[in-house]
Amino acid sequence: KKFGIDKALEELGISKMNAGSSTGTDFFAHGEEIKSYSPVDGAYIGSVKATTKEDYEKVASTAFKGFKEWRKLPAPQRGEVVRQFNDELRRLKAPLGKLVSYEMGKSYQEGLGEVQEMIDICDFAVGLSRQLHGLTMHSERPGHRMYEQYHPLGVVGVISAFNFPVAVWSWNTALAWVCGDACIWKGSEKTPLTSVACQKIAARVFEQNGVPAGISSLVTGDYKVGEYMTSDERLPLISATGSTRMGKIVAQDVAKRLGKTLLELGGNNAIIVTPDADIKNTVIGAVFGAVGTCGQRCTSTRRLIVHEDVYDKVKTAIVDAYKQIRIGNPLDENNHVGPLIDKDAVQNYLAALEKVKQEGGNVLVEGGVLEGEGYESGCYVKPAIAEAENHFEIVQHETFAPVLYIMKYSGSIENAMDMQNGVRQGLSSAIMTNNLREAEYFLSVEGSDCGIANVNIGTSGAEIGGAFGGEKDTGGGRESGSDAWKIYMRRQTNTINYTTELPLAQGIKFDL
Ligand code: UN1
Repeated sequence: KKFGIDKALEELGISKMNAGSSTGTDFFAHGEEIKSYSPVDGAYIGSVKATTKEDYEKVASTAFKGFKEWRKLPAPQRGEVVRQFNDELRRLKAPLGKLVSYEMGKSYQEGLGEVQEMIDICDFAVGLSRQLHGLTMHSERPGHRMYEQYHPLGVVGVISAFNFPVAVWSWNTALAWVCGDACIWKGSEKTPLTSVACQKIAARVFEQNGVPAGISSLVTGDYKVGEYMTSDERLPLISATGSTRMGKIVAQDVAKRLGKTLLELGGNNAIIVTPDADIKNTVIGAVFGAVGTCGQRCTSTRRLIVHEDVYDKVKTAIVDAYKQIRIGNPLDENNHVGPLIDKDAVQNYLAALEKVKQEGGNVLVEGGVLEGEGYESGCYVKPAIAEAENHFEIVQHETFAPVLYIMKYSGSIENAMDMQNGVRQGLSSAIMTNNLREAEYFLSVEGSDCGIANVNIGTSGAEIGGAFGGEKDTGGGRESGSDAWKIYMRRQTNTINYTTELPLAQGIKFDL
C-alpha cells in the first residue's frame, strides 16, 4: 500500500531525477547521483544530483548578490513574503508531511507536526518583521543621543539533519529572511527529496514576489559540500544541527575565519520521576519521548531517573506500556513507531544494546530487528528498555535509536539532579512531580543545566515560541523563538551629538 505517496510527490513537483542546487525556480547540479530509498518499504523514491564546487560558487555568488537587494526591502515587506510562503505551507501540509514521513520514516502525525512547526515559525517571523528592535540608552554626555539598531547580517549557511528534515530549516530561514538575510541550505543527504520539495515551494513564492534570486538557496551532498560553506568567508554565520562530532568540526572550521556559529547538537535527555509524580502522565511523556520518531529526536528521552520509592511501580507501568506500541508503516496511522533512518542506524542500535549488556545492564524490554511482511526495508526495530547506571559508557553516549535507560536514585532530589546533569550533553530535561519544592529546585540555579527544563511534561516536543538549544556538548546555540533572531543580524551602537560642542566620554579633556 502506497498511502498516496505518488500523488504527494506529484503535488510537490518531485520527479525521479532532480538537481540539487538552486537559487530560485531553476535547479542545476553536476555532482554524483544521490539515490533516496525509503526506510518505510525500502523502495527507491528518486534521485538528486549533488552540488559540485563550481555549482556551489554559482549559488554563493548569486546569494551574495541577492542579499544586497533583499536587505534594502523594509522588514515588514520581507515578512509579507514569508506570510505568502506560509500560505503555501498550509496548502501543502498534507503532501509535505507525507513525504517527510516516507523519506525519513517518522509517523505521518509527526510529519504533519513538523510542517506545523514550519507554519508556526513563519507566523512568528511575520510578527517579528515589525519588531526587530534595539534599545535606546541615556548618553553620559549632554546633547547626545545613543541607541542601537539591528541590520541584516548577510548570507547565512544552514546545515540540517535527517531527523527534522523540514522544521529545522524553517526555524532558521523564516527568521533569517525577515531579518534581511539570504540563506544557503544544505539538508541531509539522507532526505534529499524533502529538501528539494521545500526549496521548490519557497522559490516559487519568492519569484512571484519579484525577490532577487538566491535569498532561498539549496545545495545538496555530504560533508564536503558542508565544508564549502564552513570555509566560505562570505558566510558570516553557519547554523548547524546534528551530531556533536559534526558540530565540533564545524565550530573549528568557522572559528578559523572568525565566523559565527549557531550549534544545536546532541542530547542525552532525562526525566526525573520523584515520589510525588503523576504516574499516568509520566508514562505517556516518557514513552512518547523515548519511542517518538523512533528515538531519533535530539530531544528524545534517553534516561529515566526514578526514585526508589516508586521505582517498581514506574518500571512495571512503562514495561506494560511498551507492550501496546505498534511498530510498522508510519503512514498507517494505526502505528506508533516507524523505522530507523537506515541500516547503519540499525547497527548502532544493536551495538548499544550489546554494550549495555556488557557493562552490566539488565534488559527489561528486549530489542531486535523486525522481519517479515511489512518490515522488508530492514530498518524496523523494537523499542527497548534496559536498567542501567548513569556512569556506563553507553549511557553517557547519545544513541540515536529507541533505547531507554532506567535508573534508580535514593534520598533527596539533589541526588537525581547530579545524575541528570552528570553527562556531557545539555539539551532537554524534565521532572515529574507535584511537589513544589522539588520542581523549583529543578528549575533553580542548582538545578538542571540544560537549555530546556520542563515540569510535568516530557523532554521532547518543544513549541517554537521558546528558544531551542542547549549547553555543553549540545553546542550552546539557540534557534527558533524568543530572541533567537538576534544572531541573524548585526548590532550597531549609534551615538549622535546634536550640540555645537564636542564633549568626550569619560570626561576626558582634550583642547586644541
Ligand atoms: C531535533 O530533534 O533536532 O522539541 C528538533 C522537539 C521538536 C524539535 C526537535 N520540536 O522535539
